[in-house]
Amino acid sequence: MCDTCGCQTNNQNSDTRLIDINKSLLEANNAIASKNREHIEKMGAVAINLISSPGAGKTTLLEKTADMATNLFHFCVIEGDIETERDAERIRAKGIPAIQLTTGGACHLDAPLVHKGLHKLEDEISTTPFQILFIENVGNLVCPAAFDLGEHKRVVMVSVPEGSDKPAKYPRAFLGSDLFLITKIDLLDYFDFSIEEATECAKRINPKIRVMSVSAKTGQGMDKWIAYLQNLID
Ligand SMILES: Nc1nc2c(ncn2[C@@H]2O[C@H](COP(=O)(O)OP(=O)(O)OP(=O)(O)O)[C@@H](O)[C@H]2O)c(=O)[nH]1
Ligand SMILES: [Mg+2]
Repeated sequence: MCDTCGCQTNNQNSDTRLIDINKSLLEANNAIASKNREHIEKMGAVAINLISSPGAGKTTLLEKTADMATNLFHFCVIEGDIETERDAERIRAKGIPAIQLTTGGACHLDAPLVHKGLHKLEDEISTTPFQILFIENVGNLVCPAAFDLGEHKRVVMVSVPEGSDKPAKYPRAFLGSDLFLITKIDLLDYFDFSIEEATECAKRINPKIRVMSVSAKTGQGMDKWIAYLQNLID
């Protein structure tokens, strides 16, 4: 079981108290998430929570977004990882303000930690106004789906090497997401990934979810991603 969110509570008959703790933890999280949302709106920005398995391409997508968004909009990034400053350093190398949150073992970000990140962003980092705040969650398709961080939109990503069955196997991440981004499509020739199957699966879980496919390596599909972002801030 996950120490922090207690997400594996299948054996409900044997430990109902455990479920109560889980519920109150999520309620407390959600109250702070609402405050985070207000805070971000006061900053004049919309927040996007990026959720995927480890290595699906979240940071690479943000690096490519930085290359393409120069004259279109400003953005900042809150990076979430279990350990290291590596992803924030990659984003900063692109000239984008970024702070790193490390969870010290927890497999997801939560609203209190993001609240600290917002203050750090305001106090130490961001000098120019920005329109989008990306929150790159810890690589994990399970626990992050349970935690509202105060985002306005949630984007779930699955990369081609992971397989098109992922929406069916990790439905909760798709249920609350606005956009399903299929990444690394430059690898389609080498894997048995079906965009059609993945799309059908995701839409069965969440009929309103939008679906786009991109390669941050070749740039294919990135224009639609950038248009999606611009549309959010117009
Ligand atoms: N071929 C290909 N490789 C990619 C693409 N996007 C990312 N990668 C590679 O995938 C690996 C992981 O990319 P990251 O961007 O670090 O993935 P991440 O989701 O941020 O990983 P975590 O933060 O550890 O969860 C790197 O080696 C990238 O170069 C893509 O569009 N095509
Ligand atoms: Mg990353």
